[in-house]
Amino acid sequence: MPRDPLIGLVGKPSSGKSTTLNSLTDASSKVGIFTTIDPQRAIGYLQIPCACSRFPAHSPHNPSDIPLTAKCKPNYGSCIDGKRSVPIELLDVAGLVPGAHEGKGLGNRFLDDLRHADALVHVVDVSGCTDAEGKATRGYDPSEDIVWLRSEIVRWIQGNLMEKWGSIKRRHLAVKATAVETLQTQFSGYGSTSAVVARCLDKLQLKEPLQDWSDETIERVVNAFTDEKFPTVIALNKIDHPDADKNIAKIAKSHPPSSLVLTSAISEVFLRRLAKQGYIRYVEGDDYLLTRDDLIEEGDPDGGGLKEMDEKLKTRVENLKDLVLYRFGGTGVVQVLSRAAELLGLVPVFPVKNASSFGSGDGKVFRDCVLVRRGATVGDVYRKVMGDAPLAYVDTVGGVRVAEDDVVEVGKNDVSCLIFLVLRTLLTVAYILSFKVGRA
Ligand SMILES: Nc1nc2c(ncn2[C@@H]2O[C@H](COP(=O)(O)OP(=O)(O)O)[C@@H](O)[C@H]2O)c(=O)[nH]1
Ligand SMILES: [Mg+2]
Repeated sequence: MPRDPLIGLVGKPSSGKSTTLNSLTDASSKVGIFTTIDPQRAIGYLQIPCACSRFPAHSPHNPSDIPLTAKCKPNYGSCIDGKRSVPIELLDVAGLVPGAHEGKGLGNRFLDDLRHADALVHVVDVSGCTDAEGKATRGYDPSEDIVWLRSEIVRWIQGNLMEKWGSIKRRHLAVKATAVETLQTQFSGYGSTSAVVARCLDKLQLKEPLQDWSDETIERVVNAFTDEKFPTVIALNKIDHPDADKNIAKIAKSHPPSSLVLTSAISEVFLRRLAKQGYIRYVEGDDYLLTRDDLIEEGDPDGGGLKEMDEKLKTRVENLKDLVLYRFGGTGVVQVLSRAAELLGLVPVFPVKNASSFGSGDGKVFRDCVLVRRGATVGDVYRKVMGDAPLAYVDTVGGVRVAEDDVVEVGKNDVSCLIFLVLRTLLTVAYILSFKVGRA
């Protein structure tokens, strides 16, 4: 059964990992049983356009007067006007400093935690106010963190491999294994699969057989494996700090824009708290907020029932609006998760009991949403949702039958040949599936 995706937050001490984790965890929505699992693990919320937003009133699959957004009731997370927050597991991987692969800091313990992650978010202190060990300073160049952190991961994997390289080679020859088989035996501990290893080797197009690989070749293999196994989003955090701009400019020159997200985790934590306390209206990740004064100005004499802020708080909120929300288009933390989900190719699937009403037999529509990796089949999703129960058939919107081995993705046959309802989203696509249990 496919595991739920897990996103690891990495970065040197004091870069803002815990703050980022907290900012993503405390959604104002119904949190259900999931909040914090332990100090290192938590459930964050990935924002996606919800399936319900595709069914306004009097639309092809919703002839009623009521848009489905009005009936959408997620079991976990939330759906606000078609903007859905789907739970996703996060891991705060603390204790990484230069030299970790040799046991510095929390060293190998840190690296062992990393094995379970499917994608990484590298939280970088872009203010330059902490050195490589996380101690307070001024004018540190944060682009160095991006380099050394990656190199720690590569050297850790390479170190583990080289330690046993002699015996790995001997066994490889003795059992006449393929390079993929031999490497997969070594990399399975990182949660790798043969497909991942095969993709790495395909990319490298190596000519020599494994037993003749030089140290340099092995390093290339490990680098390729690191790219495949740990796709990484770089969160340039603390953009609210005055020193951040010049560092952002420098990093932007040497990294593809798609790998970078600008964040102010502390601002998101602050805004969510104020919203919870009833001082402002703010939806996680938005680029604006509303105060009591704003709403009065808009003609609501009650100010939306929001509380009055004192002058000090008002000034803080105004500054945050100017320095973060307007300037950068938001605090960026929600985008961090979306970007990681994109790298992983996560596809949101909405399993429903009834493919015409989209209900689950309890009056709620689109109650469930599961995230699966790109390449998962209808059968994979079924087993994830229903376990071992025998499958009779699967329908999608309009009662259209789909096959168990159909890939839940815009596939090689093009969209029109796929009989799923395809929702174009920030992620790749979303599907609505209705499973029928029983023998076919
Ligand atoms: N200015 C600013 N400070 C931040 C931000 N995020 C975190 N911090 C501060 O940086 C320090 C370290 O944060 P923390 O989350 O504990 O870092 P960790 O060691 O990586 O978990 C704390 O004092 C935070 O308040 C941010 O977005 N802006
Ligand atoms: Mg921490």
